[in-house]
Amino acid sequence: MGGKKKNQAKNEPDASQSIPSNDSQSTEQTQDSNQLGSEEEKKQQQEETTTTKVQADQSAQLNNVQNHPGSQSNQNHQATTQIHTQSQKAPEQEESKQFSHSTVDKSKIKRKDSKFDLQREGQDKQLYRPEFKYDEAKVGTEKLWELMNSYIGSDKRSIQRSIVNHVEYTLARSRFSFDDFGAYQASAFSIRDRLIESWNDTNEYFTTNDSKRVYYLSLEFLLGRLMQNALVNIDVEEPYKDALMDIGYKLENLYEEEVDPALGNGGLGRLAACFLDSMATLEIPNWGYGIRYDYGIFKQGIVDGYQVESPDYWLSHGNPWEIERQDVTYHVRFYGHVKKYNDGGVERGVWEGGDVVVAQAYDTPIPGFNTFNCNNLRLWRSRPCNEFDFKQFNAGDYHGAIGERQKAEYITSVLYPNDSSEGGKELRLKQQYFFCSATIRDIIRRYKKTHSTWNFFHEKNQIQLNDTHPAIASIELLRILIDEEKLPWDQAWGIMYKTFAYTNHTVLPEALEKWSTKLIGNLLPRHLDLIYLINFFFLEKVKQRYPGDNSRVSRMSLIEEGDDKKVRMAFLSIVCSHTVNGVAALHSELLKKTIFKDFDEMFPGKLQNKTNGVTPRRWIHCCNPGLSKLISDTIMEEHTTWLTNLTSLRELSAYSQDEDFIKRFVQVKSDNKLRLQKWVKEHTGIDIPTNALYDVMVKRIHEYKRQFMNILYVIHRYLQIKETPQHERASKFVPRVVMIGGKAAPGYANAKAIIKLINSVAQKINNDRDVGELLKVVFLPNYCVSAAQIIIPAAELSQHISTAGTEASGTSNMKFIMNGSIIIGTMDGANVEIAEEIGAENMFIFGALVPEVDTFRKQLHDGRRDYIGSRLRKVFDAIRSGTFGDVSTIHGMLYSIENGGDYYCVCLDYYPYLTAQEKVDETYRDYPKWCKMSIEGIAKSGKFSSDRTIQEYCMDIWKVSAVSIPKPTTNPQARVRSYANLTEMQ
Ligand code: F58
Repeated sequence: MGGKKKNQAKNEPDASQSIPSNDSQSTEQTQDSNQLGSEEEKKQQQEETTTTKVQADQSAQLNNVQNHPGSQSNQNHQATTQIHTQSQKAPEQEESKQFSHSTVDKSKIKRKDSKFDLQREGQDKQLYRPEFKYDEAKVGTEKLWELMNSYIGSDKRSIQRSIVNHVEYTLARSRFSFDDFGAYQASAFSIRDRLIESWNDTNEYFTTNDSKRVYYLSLEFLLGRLMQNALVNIDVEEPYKDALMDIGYKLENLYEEEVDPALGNGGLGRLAACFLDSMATLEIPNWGYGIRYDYGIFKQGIVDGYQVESPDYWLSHGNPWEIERQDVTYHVRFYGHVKKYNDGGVERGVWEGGDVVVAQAYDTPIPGFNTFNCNNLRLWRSRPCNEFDFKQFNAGDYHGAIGERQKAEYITSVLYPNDSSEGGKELRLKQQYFFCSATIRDIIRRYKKTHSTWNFFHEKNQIQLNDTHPAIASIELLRILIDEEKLPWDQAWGIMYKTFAYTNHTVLPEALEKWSTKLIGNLLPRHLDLIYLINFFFLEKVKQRYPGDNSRVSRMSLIEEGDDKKVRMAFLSIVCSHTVNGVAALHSELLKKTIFKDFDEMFPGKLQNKTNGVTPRRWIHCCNPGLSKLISDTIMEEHTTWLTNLTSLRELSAYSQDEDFIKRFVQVKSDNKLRLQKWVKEHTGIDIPTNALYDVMVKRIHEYKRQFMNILYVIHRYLQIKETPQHERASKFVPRVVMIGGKAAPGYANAKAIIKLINSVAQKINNDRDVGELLKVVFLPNYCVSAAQIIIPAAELSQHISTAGTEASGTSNMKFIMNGSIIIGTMDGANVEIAEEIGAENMFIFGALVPEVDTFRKQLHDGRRDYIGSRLRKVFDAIRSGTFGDVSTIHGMLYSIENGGDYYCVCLDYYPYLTAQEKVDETYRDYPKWCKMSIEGIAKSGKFSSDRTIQEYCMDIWKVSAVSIPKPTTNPQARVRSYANLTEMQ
């Protein structure tokens, strides 16, 4: 590593920088003697927190609880809340923390260290950035670097100044046209400025420290709104609120001005966003990579009860959070042909011709919570390649040239919905390769900035594939290593294999990606060659291991034979990755027993489980500030402590029967219900009572998730109410508002029919004055992250009722329990672990288990047809007879279910579901019991923080450590030298 120069590690990014050619002499994966160390002096800091005891006056909070239908309590309880009585020492400030459950203890890190607090402590003093070295030989550098030595202020005046500066100089608006939207944009820019400082420091530090990085590749990042999240994470929500209030703006109103970037379909995309938050918070050097779609997931409207889709052009008013990187671009090729040649026994290819487009980077800073670290999400946008256009333009084909430009831009124009249709498949594969190719080139370029051999690539880079959508990335790395870097096959293969890991998110065979070999061969000819080669070597190994077992060989082949041969992308990902994981314990076990059985037998231990999690910053603190405050007050910890150490919520258990706590808890819930009531009125026009059980089911609409079973039960309940004499109804039925929301893929007819049925049933019931407020049904339109933040905190019951063995994990179940909603659910996905954690007695569990589902399906196959039962038959009859108007789109599903097509076992689980629903009503009447159950749920939800999930990925898959960037200081003399290793590089 002799080539390193002082100041070599410049700030990210500089794609045009020339890179050293590889030094491929050594093919061994040995320890790099010249590896950049991370030996910096460790600083010790001690601090103490003051001891405070506060007698909290909660009287105002205690009112208005008795109006709940289940409220029976009358005990008095004097509330005494202690806030943070501990005196603690801050931990040693470490530059690099080795990951283990015991060492990742952020609980002792005080918010006092935040940029804002440091600055406040220094009053008007500047806050200095970590010290750095610069090239003294270059004229003006010293001055330039000195000018960038300190951070912009986070005091009220500085915030106001930066906002108005952006109003005038970035937005070019005046004081007279400075409305809420302008205030939102200007505030966003001013927050982004503050993020960029940490983002630059973080990237510089990682580069000079040569930190091992994790790259999370995902075709979807469902980030949700960014403003509140950023303010909370960098601890300036209050100062911004104050600063804005002072100039006449309410921060809460500005939050509503932000578009919700919806670059994902559902759980998979949202998981990626939660992971980014956790990785930044845990100080893992991480970048997310994906696509900057012009259009996110479609907007869902409801017309006459039917879903109608409209495009979501989320960028129409610009995006103040992103940074367009005109300096980071890569060429990406499609089609063309491959010339092969023999290079001393190694077959290499030269891929030529075809179309070339440009991938341009857009960066979004991802601030960690309660840390100075700020990671990055890099999304690629497709642009036309100029050289390409000029040829046509010069030939006089102006329109042709424009057409080609549009064709190039089309690649990243729209996010694909979960669609069964074949149409547009080629474009989807193009999207996948486009973003993978640019990403791999970007990672290689970054690696080459600080390394001159390939020996340490996998030790410095781990790439996680979020499902198989980015699977082609591993082949792209292999191709570059073999064809461009001229490595021998074995070395290239070893590097790729040790770098990649793959997460599976479904066992449903129809959801596993398979690409036609014709399609790949045409679009990516060299990649198809390599896939065949990999398959050849792999099957040789299978044959060696299982001689004569031909059926196993064909089962495990990466290629599915047939008229239209297909590449099995999941198998390809397994073979090309060092580790594979499922997303909940049950799911991972099922993978081993079903679709990946052969692979588990051949590679024992390769398949792991990593149970999903969600970020409590967004899913408790931001979406449910009332609950967050109640938790902090009760367990006597600042939110900064428990939000990064969620298992400390266990302390709430002691309060699950505390009358005073319950009153405050119920008050929080009622406030949230009121907020949802308003939202529902605004978005649907429907009036719902707050004095009723809020029963919620929000997720993608799919037969396996069984929204259908939910609405069948609603119909049953309605019929029962109608059959019950008026005077008996109040004692027999708990008033309920049933809310169902979610998008159906545009091409998924049955899912759309389910939406129509829900709306028709809602229409009938809500207008039946005879039923009144006993039952209301609402279809929540256009379910998205920002809607979830209103809906989830208000729910009292939430439904997670998929057929056992179909839902890989589910993550909304975790969000609901954290917000005090009780689950009615099947033993599927993460519900199983939720029951383990919170106790089955705190959920309403019902339904067939996986083996029973298998048996039922077999019976269906063998001709069993006696499974409908009279109560369900009645519901079917009501649907067919037109009670809910014209819902003929659902008739096909009814017919199929009755005639052996009940693949998702609606009929099998229907009666146990009714029983569980009766139990729900019974429990809700005993309201203290209900509250106890929901509080126990919150208290024991700690396992489901995505911080825990990420720690497990770090330890078991990526083997990566946390890297804290040095802290800023108010004393310029005491700056931390963040680039100590530059000295070694000189
Ligand atoms: C979801 N998958 C799983 N896929 O269904 C859920 O159980 C799990 O909790 C979650 O992943 C996270 O692991 C999912 O959301 C999609 O959205 C597909 C994206 C590509 C198009 C088809 C839908």
